[in-house]
Amino acid sequence: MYKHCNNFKLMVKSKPVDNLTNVPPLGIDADSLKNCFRYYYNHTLGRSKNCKAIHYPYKALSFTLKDRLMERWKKTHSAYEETDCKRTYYLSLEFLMGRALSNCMLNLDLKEAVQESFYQLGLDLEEIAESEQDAGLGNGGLGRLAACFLDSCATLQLPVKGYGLRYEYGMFKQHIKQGHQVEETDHWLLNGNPWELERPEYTQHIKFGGYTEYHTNNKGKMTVYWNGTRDVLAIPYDIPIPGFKNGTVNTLRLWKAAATDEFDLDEFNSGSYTEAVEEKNSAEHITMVLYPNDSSENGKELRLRQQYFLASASLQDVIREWLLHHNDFSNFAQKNCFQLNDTHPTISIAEFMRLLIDEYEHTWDEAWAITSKCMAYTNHTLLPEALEKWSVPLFKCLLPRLLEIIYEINSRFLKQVAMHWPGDSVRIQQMSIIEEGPVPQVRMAYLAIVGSFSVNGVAALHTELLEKGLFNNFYQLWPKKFNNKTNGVTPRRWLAGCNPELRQLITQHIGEKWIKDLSQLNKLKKYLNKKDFREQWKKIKQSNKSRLAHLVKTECGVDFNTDAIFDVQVKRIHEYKRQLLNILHVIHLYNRIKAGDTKNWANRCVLIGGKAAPGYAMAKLTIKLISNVAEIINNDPQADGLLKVAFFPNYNVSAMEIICPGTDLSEQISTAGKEASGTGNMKFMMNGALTIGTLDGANIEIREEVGNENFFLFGLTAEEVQSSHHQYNPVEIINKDKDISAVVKMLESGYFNQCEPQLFDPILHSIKNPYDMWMTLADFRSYIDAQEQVSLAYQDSKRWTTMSIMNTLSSSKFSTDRTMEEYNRDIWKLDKVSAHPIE
Ligand code: 26Q
Repeated sequence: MYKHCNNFKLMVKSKPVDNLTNVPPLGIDADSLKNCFRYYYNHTLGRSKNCKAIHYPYKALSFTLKDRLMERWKKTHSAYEETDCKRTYYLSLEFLMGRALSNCMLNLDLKEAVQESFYQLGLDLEEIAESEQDAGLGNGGLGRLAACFLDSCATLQLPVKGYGLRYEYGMFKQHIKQGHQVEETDHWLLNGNPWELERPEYTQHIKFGGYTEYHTNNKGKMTVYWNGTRDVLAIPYDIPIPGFKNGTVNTLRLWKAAATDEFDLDEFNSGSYTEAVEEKNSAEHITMVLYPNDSSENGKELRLRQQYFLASASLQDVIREWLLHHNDFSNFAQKNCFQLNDTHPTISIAEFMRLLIDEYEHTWDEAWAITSKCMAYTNHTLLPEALEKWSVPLFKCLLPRLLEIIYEINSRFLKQVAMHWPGDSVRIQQMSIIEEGPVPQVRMAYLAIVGSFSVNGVAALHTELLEKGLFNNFYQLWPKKFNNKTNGVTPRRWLAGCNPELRQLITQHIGEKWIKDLSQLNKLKKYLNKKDFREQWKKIKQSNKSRLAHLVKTECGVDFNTDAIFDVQVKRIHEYKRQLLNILHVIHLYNRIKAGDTKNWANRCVLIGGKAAPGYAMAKLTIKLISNVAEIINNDPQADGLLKVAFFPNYNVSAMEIICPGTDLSEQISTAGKEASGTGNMKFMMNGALTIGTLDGANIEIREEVGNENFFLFGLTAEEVQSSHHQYNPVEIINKDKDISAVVKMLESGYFNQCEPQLFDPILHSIKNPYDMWMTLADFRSYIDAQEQVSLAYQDSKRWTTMSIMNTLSSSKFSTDRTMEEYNRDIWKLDKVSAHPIE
């Protein structure tokens, strides 16, 4: 047995003493917090007044707050246990949590008391909160959505637990050097993570490699043994997820990979010490780094290891807890649900079958009846190249038993297809979980659909396109499995937390209930035309713009004037999101300045930010183009005061908390039919920004909610994009439109790359290519015109303020509280459980 498991065996043997855990509640007044803080600073951390490192007061405060969380965490856990309630497990390779400290103070309602105690201690709370590193365990939308979901579930008192990986290195840090993206590793755990609680007593064993053997067991039953494996340990670390002022604290459980001691011993005894250490390294590699969302990284073995590691550890953990209170699996499916965040954890379907059949002696049919009743799959993409596939040979080598199970699932499924469409062999080939070819592939999305009782998209248009296109065969077979769940964002972090002045204004007028029930924002409607309210609204926007301008100055060295339109596009850099269209428009504005054509001009500050996947050359070149254009325009005295451009480096969750409150215009300009939903669009709307956007993803629903008159629409519809691809003629568009041809000429002349000839040729080729997937020029004219409308609207300050207020007022649909209520109503069917109050 393993060393550290043995220690826990001893612990369990000794009788637990009743009053061991019976401790009085901790004070939450300023004095108690201050004393606790001082205790940690002096006794636990051993620092003196001479210590200048901000890290220690941060750590002492985090410990102080975690203690308060801990009490509520335990109460929540025991309430769930006592009620034997149904649970949901949110399985995700990504949780983009951002900072925890401010969020904890907000949700536990401790901000004022902490502020008071820090005032007494002469410490600057804001500075300390800002010193916290972001937990960047995600790429973008999908990972941040998981974090918002956890916040809403805790706030709604839904028994939902997150399962993910504790990556040693999160999303890379982005630097901009001479306009180029340079990646730096994000060793976020270097100084420890004060919020986590290690739980080695719940360590699990994960198998890799080996081979399968079939034997008849002593009951005469054929049994499969997966032998010769190289095992890896999964050690859980728990992160508390507080609900908003409700005593609930849910759990995010993250797994860290570690080598087994057995391994070292075997190799060591055979005299190969260094090989033993190497094995240890290879085990620990599994949770070393978050994969950037990069199509060049597709099919990598380590990624499949990560996926299986998460799936197996989490399922074994759920089963372990289940068997503490139940003798068998008879009502497991009634009491448990797994929500798969995209196909990334989909191997869970095969793994759960394996555990039930091989480890718990179920028949195939019994195991399938359970598995297919508790798995639910969310799709987040329409791009065919983003659909996950794994080569069969790789699968066979790494997870031989799982491949056998997938083949069996497929063979039974294809019989169903044959029954439904007799004689239709094309359909069988199209729908098979195994794609035939020189190297056969496992199609993970198909496995997810076959093994789940629910399949959902993340915005109305997205779900419709899945049903009509990508998954149409499956939709025909099982129409009732498919459903839509439009995304949201948590109003705690994305309004109350990041926009304290607006929070106060809203609360002054309608009370505080809106923070938990965003539909109450409607009540602000009666103040829409009240002078006082409008003046304050404007003042707050100006103040948030100043805060953003200050950040832009420190991060980019560019001066933003707060009287100008703050025009912002921040998100991952990808061709379909069309940052290129944005910068082409900037060049158009610059051309107008140069031509002296500034009638109806509204001054603009254009901010673009986001990370490019390290292997995505076009995305990286787009960053370089934005930087070069910015450099030229910002240094041209003719443009001074009229136009400023900046590329924001290292865009992340914490940056967005400053950016979205200070934005006037939100750029949501993807090629229609490509952006599944978008969630940045919702954060901007909530904070009173207006959207310029295409009819894509959740933009459609945003426009529906806010009204056409409060949204700047442009571009082709998804249907038009589909049907006009074959007749797309960008060169003709250039020739027929003098503004567009001026922009293209400007690029061709090398104006923005005078020392680097040909640098932007790939960009020029892509926009002039009739096969350009993203049809950038098809929408350029209509984008320029919509931007004209923006400028006109901005000059009418009264109108703009009305539109801004209307955006915030109409944003209630985009709270993840609504999203989670819908998941629960249609998929999970959990009862809400209130935590026991702290006595
Ligand atoms: C795949 C293979 C190998 C390594 C990494 C990946 C990978 C990682 C992350 C693939 C995709 C992602 C993330 C996708 C994502 O963020 N999608 C976005 O999800 C949001 C939440 O639903 C939507 O709002 C966005 O529209 C969608 O693009």
